[in-house]
Amino acid sequence: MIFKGKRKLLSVLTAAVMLAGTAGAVVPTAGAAADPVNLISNSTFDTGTKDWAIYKESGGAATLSTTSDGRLAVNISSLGKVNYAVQLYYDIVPLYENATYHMHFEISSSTDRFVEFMIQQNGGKYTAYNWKGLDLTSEPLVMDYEFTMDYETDIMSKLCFNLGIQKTEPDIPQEHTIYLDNVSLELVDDSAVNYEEVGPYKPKIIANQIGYRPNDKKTAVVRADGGDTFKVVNADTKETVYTGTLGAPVTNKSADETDRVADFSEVKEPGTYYISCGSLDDSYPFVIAEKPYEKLMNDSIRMFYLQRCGCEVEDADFGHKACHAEMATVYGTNDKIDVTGGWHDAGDYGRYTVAAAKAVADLMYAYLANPTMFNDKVGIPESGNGTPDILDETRYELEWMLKMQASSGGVYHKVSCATFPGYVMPTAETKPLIVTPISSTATADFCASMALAAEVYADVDAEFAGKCLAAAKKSWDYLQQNPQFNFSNPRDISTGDYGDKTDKDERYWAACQMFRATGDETYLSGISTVSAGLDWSTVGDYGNIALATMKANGKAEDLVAKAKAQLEKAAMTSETIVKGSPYGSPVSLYAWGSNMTIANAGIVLSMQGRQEAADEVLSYLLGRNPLGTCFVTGFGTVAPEAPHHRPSMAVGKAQPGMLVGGVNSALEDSAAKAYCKTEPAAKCYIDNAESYSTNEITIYWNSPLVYLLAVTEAAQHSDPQQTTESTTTTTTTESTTTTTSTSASSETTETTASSSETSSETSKDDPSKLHLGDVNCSGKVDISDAVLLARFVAEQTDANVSAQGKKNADVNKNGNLENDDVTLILKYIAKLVKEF
Ligand code: 9MR
Ligand code: 9MR
Ligand code: ZN
Repeated sequence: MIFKGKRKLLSVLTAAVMLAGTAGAVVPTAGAAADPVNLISNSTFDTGTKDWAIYKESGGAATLSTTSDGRLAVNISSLGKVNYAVQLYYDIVPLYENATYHMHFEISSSTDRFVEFMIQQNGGKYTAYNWKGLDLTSEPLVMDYEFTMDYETDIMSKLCFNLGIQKTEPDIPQEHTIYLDNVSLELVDDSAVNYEEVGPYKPKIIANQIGYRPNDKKTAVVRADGGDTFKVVNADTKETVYTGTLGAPVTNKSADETDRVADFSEVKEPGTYYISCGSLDDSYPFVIAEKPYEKLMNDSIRMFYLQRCGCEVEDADFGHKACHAEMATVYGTNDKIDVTGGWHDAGDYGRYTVAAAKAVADLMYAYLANPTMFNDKVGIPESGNGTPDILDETRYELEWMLKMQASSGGVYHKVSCATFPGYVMPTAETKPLIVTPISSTATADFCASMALAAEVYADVDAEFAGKCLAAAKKSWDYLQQNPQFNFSNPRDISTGDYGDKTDKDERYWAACQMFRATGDETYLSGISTVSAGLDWSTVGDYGNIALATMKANGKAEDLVAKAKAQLEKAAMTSETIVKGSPYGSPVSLYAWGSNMTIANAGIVLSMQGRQEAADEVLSYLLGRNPLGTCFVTGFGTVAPEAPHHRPSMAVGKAQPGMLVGGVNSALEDSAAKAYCKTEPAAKCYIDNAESYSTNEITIYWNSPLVYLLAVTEAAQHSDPQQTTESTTTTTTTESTTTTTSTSASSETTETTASSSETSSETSKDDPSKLHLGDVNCSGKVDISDAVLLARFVAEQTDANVSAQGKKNADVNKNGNLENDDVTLILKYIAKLVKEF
């Protein structure tokens, strides 16, 4: 096989590979740039120090701030022992060989002194590509000049000022301030740049890099001219086992290319193969095997073990002593509580309840969908104990979630330090842990997860199952007595927010799951429409899965039918998009964590008997995508090497078995902004550790991968007709929610779902009757009235209250709608007041 040019940037990057991985290149149009772009994102410091930082060593000490007139101030207190003991820097500046740049900045110092400016290699020999010695005074020195990059292209250079001790001036005062402003670096002429030479290798024949099962549909994408035919070649014998004709050229707008599909489904003989087409480079190899995903499944589960917090983790590369083991303070109080345990959420070490709920739900439903698939040898401490490891691992998180429940029954939203830590191992994050307030989304998600756990663990450990059910009931009671409370970060906390617009879908999921766990229909009272969504912010489809896959008990049949219809509708929509995509992508918008949205769609496709489309989705994740990257670290030929994952960054290599977030066309971090600026939507992904908006990992992105692998394997030994049968009877049932798979923006889904609910509530409105407390005019006064009013009072745009509803809502009859009315309605529901 020829892998021409693969990972060509690696030699340049070795020392600093964890910073940039195989960064793609910004490829401006050749020639003098008409409208040069400033490559420095925060250049005027009007809104803070963002993207600038200080490196300190050898006794250097300094802090960064900005002045009231918008300059960057480096407040030096100790010069240290070397000139880079205090280094102000800005990371990831792309410099192309032979390109000409225009550099500008203004710099001054409260003490007359000499400093160095450089754009340098970030690692290796730290070669200075451009160097200036600067004599500073209190008058700003204006630097304004052009230079040509004479060295090999380096798209992740570092711009820096060495502000430590200078040998030539050993006696200057330690304490002084350096001011910087108006930094710009513009590419002004790239006519001599050979862009072919830079950027990650872009394969022209793209296949799933893991493999296919014998009877799967098997396709690859060819995106360059290699003639009309293609071959499947046995990688061991070099024998051509199949020759086929490429499909007609298809314009792929989101990837900005023309694609032809190579269908080789007829090849069924187990073995290792690659695709070849004319003179194009061969595809990366893949297997055809009965169980191609076994190792992938095991490592995807073991990933959770490696994310464990609060215990010693054993692993040759990523092991560590117990981290975050101290008591945490409840925000705004002096109370200390024990919330040790659970999994680190992602590339950061926060632990967030709503994120946890999605992850455990996926893992438990994966198990229920295919219990015999899961083994007891994933490589975790519980391996070999007779219980499938997926259940042992999930329980580790559930035990932590139980600790997050307050005595009131409400559940704390999250625990983390006040800010994100540096790129260190978890044991090195030692700042105080803070537990943030109870939220209704966390409480409802907790309720649902615990109700599901009660069912899943009943046979494994009845006592634990009972504990889960009791906790679920307690959180349910809390929810009934408390209106929606949407969490958002207090000012002094900047870790993951996991905020939400509404808790309607979380409450829906909790209700469905409680009904499923207890068979008690009253949990569903007041619910007439279904919610949608399978991510941390929209969870309605978990409720639908709960109803659609539970044993029929003759109750709530109407809602169960609606739930099935909603899943069917979601699957149909995804299937349509998959069929229109040469790469088998089920989404047309790519947002943060698109690989999760894509995996979610695959799950629903498989559940609804559309396994061929689900296989296409899996192949997208495993390499057959416009990036030609297998999105799971450590798998396939080309996988992310520089994930935004602190242990990987600290250790210097990618921890295996993690699904990265993937394509995100919104460019929400500086690396994505720098490297994907000119990329079409479906290619906005960068294997760069700084790119948290495309290359981070999370527990709730791995969990749908596990779930997708489980349903996919289950589909192999089930009759697809069986799965669809139950839903065909319900397709005529009206469903008022939309599907997540058409929209990568889950909040859009949320809005649509709740606005359709609002319209159905309005239709029940009978304007002629005053019914105090009945805010949603449903004919009775219950928690949903208090919730709706609370949201209305909080001016939530989607909280629509009809004219009659407003009259009904003024329960204290003072002519205003306010929180007092909400409280009074709640007291009425709790029977603390008899009438309004
Ligand atoms: O590491 C953080 C990652 O887990 C989050 O998803 C991301 C967005 O909230 O933020 C990352 O932290 C960055 C922070 O937001 C801004 N300063 C740099 C941090 C590390 O890249
Ligand atoms: O997954 C989250 C994504 O949907 C949001 O758009 C993004 C910005 O708010 O945050 C993501 O969650 C991050 C969390 O805030 C902190 N831990 C890492 C998560 C994944 O990037
Ligand atoms: Zn920890």
